[in-house]
Amino acid sequence: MANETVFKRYPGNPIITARAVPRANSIHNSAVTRFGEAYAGIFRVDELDMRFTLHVGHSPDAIHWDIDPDPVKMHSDDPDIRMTDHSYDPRITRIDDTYYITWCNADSHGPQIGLATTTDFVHFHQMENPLPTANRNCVIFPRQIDGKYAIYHRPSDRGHTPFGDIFYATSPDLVHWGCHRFVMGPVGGWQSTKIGPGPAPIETPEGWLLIYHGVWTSCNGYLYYAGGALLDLDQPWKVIHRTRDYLLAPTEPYERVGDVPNVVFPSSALVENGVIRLYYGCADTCISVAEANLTDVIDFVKTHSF
Ligand code: BMA
Repeated sequence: MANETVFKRYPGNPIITARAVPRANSIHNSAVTRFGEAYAGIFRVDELDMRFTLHVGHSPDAIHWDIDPDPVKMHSDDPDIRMTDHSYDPRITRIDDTYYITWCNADSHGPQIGLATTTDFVHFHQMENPLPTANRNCVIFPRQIDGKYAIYHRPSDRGHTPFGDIFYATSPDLVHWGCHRFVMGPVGGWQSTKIGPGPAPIETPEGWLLIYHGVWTSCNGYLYYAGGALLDLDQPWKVIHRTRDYLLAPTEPYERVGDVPNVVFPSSALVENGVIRLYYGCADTCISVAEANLTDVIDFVKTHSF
C-alpha cells in the first residue's frame, strides 16, 4: 500500500491504458472536464511511430472512457497556425460555455504552448501560440481576473529542462499576452529541480488552489511529484501557502514503471460536490485518478506548508 496523504487512489487504477486506442504506445498526461450531463476530455496519445497526438474522449462517469482512435482536427484562420506532431500534456479550462485547451505544441524550435477553443468537442478553433518558445506548461484560469484572461505558465528550454519556475500572465484577447509575474520556483526536496502548473486553478474561499508538479533529480534521473499551493484571489502571483510535503508521489507499480519511471504528472481535476478528482499521468504510460475532499486538500496545503 502506497503512502497516501489526503488523496486516495481509485482502486481500479490505472483507468486508461494504451489499450484504449489502437495506435497508442501510451496514453498519459491528459485533461478532462464536465460536459453537459457527462464528461469530455483531450487525451495525450504517444502513437506507435512516437508522434504525440491529442485525441477527444467521452465518458458517462469520468472513469470509463471512449477515446477517438484518430487525432483531433484543429481549424485555424491562418495555415501557419497548426497542431504539431509533438503535441502533448493538454489542459482544459471552461469559461462560460467555451472550453479552452492549452498544450505543449512542440516543433523544431522547441516546446511551445498551443491554444484552441471548442464548445462541442467536435469543432476546434486553434489560435496563435500564446507565448514565445520555449515553454512547456500553461493553464488558463476559469474566469477573468481584473478584466483579463489569466494563465500560469512555465518557461523552459529546448530539451528536458533541468530548471523551471511558474509565472503568471494576462491578456485582454487571448492573443496578446504580457504582465508576466514570477509566482514560485523550485525549493528543497521533491520540488528542488523544477515545478510546473497542473490542472486549471480551483477557486476557493482560501485562494486559488493550484496543484502543480515538482521534480527532483536523483542519481538515476528525474522523479515527478504533485504538490499544492494557495494563491491570492486578486493577485494570483502572490503565494499564500505552498506544500512542503508532497500531495502525491510515485509509489505504485504503475507510477514507478513505464516509459519514464517514477512519474505522477497531475494535469486535470474535476471538482463536484466538494470532492476533487485528480487525473494524473503515470510513468508516461497510463492515466490514474485520486480523490480527496476539497476542504481536506486546502487544510493539508495550509498545514504542511513552509
Ligand atoms: C515532462 C513532460 C511530460 C512528462 C514528464 C516526465 O517534461 O515531457 O510530458 O510526463 O516530463 O517524463
